[in-house]
Amino acid sequence: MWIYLDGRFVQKEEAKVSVFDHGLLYGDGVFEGIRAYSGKVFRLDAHVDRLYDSAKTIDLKPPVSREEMKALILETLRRNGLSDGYIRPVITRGVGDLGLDPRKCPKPTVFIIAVEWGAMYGDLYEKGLTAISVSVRRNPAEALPPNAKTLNYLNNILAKQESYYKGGDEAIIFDTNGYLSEGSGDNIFVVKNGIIQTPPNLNNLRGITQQVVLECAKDLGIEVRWQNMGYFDLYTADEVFVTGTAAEVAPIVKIDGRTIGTGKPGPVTKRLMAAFREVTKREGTPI
Ligand code: PXG
Repeated sequence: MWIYLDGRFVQKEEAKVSVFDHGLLYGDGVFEGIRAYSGKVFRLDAHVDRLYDSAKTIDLKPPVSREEMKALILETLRRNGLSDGYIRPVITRGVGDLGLDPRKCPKPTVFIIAVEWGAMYGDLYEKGLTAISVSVRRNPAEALPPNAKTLNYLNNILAKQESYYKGGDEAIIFDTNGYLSEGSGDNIFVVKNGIIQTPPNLNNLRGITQQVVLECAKDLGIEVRWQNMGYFDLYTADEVFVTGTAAEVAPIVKIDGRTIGTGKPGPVTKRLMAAFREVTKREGTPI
């Protein structure tokens, strides 16, 4: 396995970063999760744009340009002979001293990992996932903007952990205002009376898969609303599903012990899953 690390391609065993890297010491850095389908990288521009927007939010200046980053992502896939896979570009603040001061980190660390990765939830796309609404709240935008995809994922990990020990496959996270926010690594949609609703993007990540699903809904003539929602909307939904690069479009059929709709993936979710699959086949930057 070839990994891109700071200007060269090295084998996995040699792909090591310093214990003084602030990405490790403080979670000071940004990342992306991107998929390639059938020899094409899906929404490469949108992912690289979000990576650079995340970097700008934390005032981190990447040592490679957006165009170079795109070329390096494609090269990483080529070197590993991958036509389908998951790509993880990471930019950290780099090596510094043991203080927080980012000015003491002269050179950001950049690495790109690409691996083979199929369906994240296995057979649950047919059966549906069980979700737990967790007590952990989403980091508020005024503390650490959820729109920046930073290496500080403890908030999400605590949520995921809570969902696991309460018997769920995925967490549903609310924000500090009591509104529905998102999953631990995916955006959330609620279907009610044929209309699909998703929370506005202040207190969650502006998902690229979420955007694709909204485009699919428009093409299918399904009405879409950006809507603040609470527990009531969640528990009384006809259908609930989550979207993400890793999760793709995944139906949720049980939340906090309550059956959602019929307890099986619903018709709107299924249509959107199929439509999403078609877009991933059709589109993409050739590797
Ligand atoms: N919300 C959060 C908090 C995310 O981390 C999404 C939504 C979906 O965004 P995209 O643009 O991918 O549709 C993400 C995605 C995982 C995992 O293991 C998920 C993500 C990153 C790393 C791992 O589920 N991000």
